[in-house]
Amino acid sequence: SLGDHRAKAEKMFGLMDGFLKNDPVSLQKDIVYHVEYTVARSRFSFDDFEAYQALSHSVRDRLIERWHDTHQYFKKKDPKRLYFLSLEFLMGCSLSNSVINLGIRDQYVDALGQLGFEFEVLAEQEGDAALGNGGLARLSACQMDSLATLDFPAWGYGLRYQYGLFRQIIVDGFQHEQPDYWLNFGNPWEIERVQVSYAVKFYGTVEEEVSNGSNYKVWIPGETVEAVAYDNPIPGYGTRNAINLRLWAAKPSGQYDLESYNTGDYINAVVNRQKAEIISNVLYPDDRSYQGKELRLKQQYFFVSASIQDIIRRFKDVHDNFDEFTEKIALQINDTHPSLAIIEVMRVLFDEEHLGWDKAWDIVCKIFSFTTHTVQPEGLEKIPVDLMGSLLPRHLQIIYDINYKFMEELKKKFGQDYSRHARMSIVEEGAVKSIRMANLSIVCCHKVNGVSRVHFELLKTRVFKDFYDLWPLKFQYKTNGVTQRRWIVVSNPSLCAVISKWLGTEAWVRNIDLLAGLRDYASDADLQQEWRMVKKINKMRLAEYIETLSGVKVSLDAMFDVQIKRIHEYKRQLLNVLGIIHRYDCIKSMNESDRRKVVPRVCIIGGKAAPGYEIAKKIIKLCHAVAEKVNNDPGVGDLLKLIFIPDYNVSVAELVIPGSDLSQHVSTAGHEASGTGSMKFLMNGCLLLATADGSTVEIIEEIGADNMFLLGARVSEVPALRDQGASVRVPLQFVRVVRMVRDGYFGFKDYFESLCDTVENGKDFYLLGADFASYLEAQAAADLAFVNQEKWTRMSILSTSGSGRFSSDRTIEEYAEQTWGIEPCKCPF
Ligand code: GL2
Repeated sequence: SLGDHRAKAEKMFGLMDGFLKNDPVSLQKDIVYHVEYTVARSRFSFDDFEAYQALSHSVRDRLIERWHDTHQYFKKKDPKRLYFLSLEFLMGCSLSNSVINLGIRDQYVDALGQLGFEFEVLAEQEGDAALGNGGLARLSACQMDSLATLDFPAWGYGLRYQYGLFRQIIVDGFQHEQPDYWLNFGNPWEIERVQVSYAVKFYGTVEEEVSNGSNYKVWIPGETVEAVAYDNPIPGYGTRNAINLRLWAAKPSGQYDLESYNTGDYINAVVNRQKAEIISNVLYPDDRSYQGKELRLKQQYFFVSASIQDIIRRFKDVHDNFDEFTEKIALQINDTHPSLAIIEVMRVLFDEEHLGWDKAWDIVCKIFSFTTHTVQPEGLEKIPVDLMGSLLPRHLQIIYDINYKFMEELKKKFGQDYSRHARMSIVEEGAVKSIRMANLSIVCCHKVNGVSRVHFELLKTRVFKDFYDLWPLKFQYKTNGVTQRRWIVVSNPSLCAVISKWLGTEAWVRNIDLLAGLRDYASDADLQQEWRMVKKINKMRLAEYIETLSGVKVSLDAMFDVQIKRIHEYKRQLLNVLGIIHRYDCIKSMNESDRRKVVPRVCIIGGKAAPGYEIAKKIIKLCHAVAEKVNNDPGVGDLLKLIFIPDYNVSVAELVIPGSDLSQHVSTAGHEASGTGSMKFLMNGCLLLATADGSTVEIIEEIGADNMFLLGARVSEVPALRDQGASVRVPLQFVRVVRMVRDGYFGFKDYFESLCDTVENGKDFYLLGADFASYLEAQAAADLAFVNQEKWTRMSILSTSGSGRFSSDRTIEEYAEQTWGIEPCKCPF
């Protein structure tokens, strides 16, 4: 009985001697305990990695306490919960972030110090959890941190890939991909929940069944796979709340398939069942483009089906009908990747719970919201009908039914406007008949959000114009943000200390608006001096890293000019490299007195190219070819260095961003939905050299165009420039630098030919030539500003103090109020 259960719980808690304690001796005891019993190394002999493992387990214990209490509290209060579904989460490392959010970093530093260990050294043993590609995935991670910190009753759901994003290895300047088997040495941050598992079905047929005089469809699956939960506690900062990120792993189903065992081929039967695990094996490394692949669709449905079963099971634990479903549940679809969740809920409510179509549809339309992260119509997901029909036969029928009703609605509204019907239909006719996942999501969700104001305008006027005309109120935007906990407090402790000192409080870590208070001191000589000192410390760390990586010694007096992000033609790393070639060319032709005026630069580029993206890979090779020449030219010396940082990931970003002076965000206007890297640089006092694209337009409003270096065509000017084709005006310097590459000045003449072709002869789709003059002017303005260190430091302080709007806390507050309708539920301490 419940009473017995409570008495048992109280007795057990009494034996636990209360919650874990955080004084140095208790922490030390715990660490030693985990060395001995969890890691099972003897206390006489263990290395730094094992010490890291033991340390992590002791932190995990503290996470678990809060996480249990939070869920107990959520259960008691039964508030409306948000379920955040995303196929990608880029969590990076957890140790430092956890102890900071738990508020016990200093205690651990002391405790370890007394044992003869350095916290930082052990923290470096951790590897990144890279279960995502780029901005979209890191955004999910930042948003989880904000959801926890702001006490929202939220859950994240995703896939536990065995192989995260590939490791990038550079051999002779070429990118090679290696698998990231990140679980090889265990993962102390997850809790395996073997008892939380669901059967996920695939393939098979649909049959009719009569029940209570009504006809129902029943899906008879052809294959069943088990989804097992792995829970990852996400601690909030300055609160007891710790929420859950539940990731699913595929395991062979426990149900026996007697027939295959009876054939006598026992070994093959076992091996075949083991193949189930393939589903959660590997993350697709293509960023922003999706081919309708069976395994990818399987992954999507696998994680969606398990999550929906879990959500409905939790709801049914306390409710015996679906009347309150829409008041208790909000489901957020992160891009279209999890959009099958919509159909899955429809199927469960209609086919299994027998609610009737109208009631089921009403519920679906009230609980789902969708955020799109895409600008280009070509980037929208499409699933071939044949594939959908074979893998998920019942889902395809439901999609057709929804589409039929939607088309009827369109006919009523717009009459026989067939081309409009064709554009808006969920089903695309054509050579390969496909399901348009974005159309499906828009039709079924109550809100469609963009990720910046510019993105919202593009959605309304181009990408989803027809839908906007039909349902203007459905469309909104929430400008992206990043968490200051990770991007200042964890990654830049020195800056964090200076900010807190000058603001006289640490409250900005939860209330970012307070950062604006730094504005008053932007010209203060003392703050400026401390600010520059912080930058210098971070540049030293970065310089050491560069030297270890590449053997190149860089000067700390140089401007560290950084572009780190996925390699894409639209992000225009090539514009940057061509600019570097121009700078090199100028330095070579200068006399001694002109050289003395040159502002020395360390140009840093990092990023991965999708394995099949040839042009992006050529850009990486070009970086290396130019670096080889420039870095070894004794006539250039410290005036110019080019460094390619391999294997860019969250941890590398945490090191590089604080040490940067200038950062580049130079996408062709109208191509970056938002961009979030710029926000991290801004928080760290780096000046931006940027085009007026994505969220940069809003950054300009916050910190002022005078405090950054803007360049290039605007969103509205791009179409006209494209129309000009080969007649667009391109400066001579551009022609010259491309020619240098073409002529083999940096070697690999034939290899670079196709790369040069992408920017010449009227084929310059991303307008590198058209923007080149403006790019060089912006770079010259940056040089000029850098010479005046007082001015530069002021701009830098103003960048940090104006970054408040770009905290994910603000984004999440907006979603909570305008989209999800959820309220904080704060677990008492
Ligand atoms: C992206 C957008 O390209 C990027 O501009 C945006 O900041 C993020 C987060 O909203 O989403 N879309 C996408 O598919 N990836 C992104 O980074 N990978």
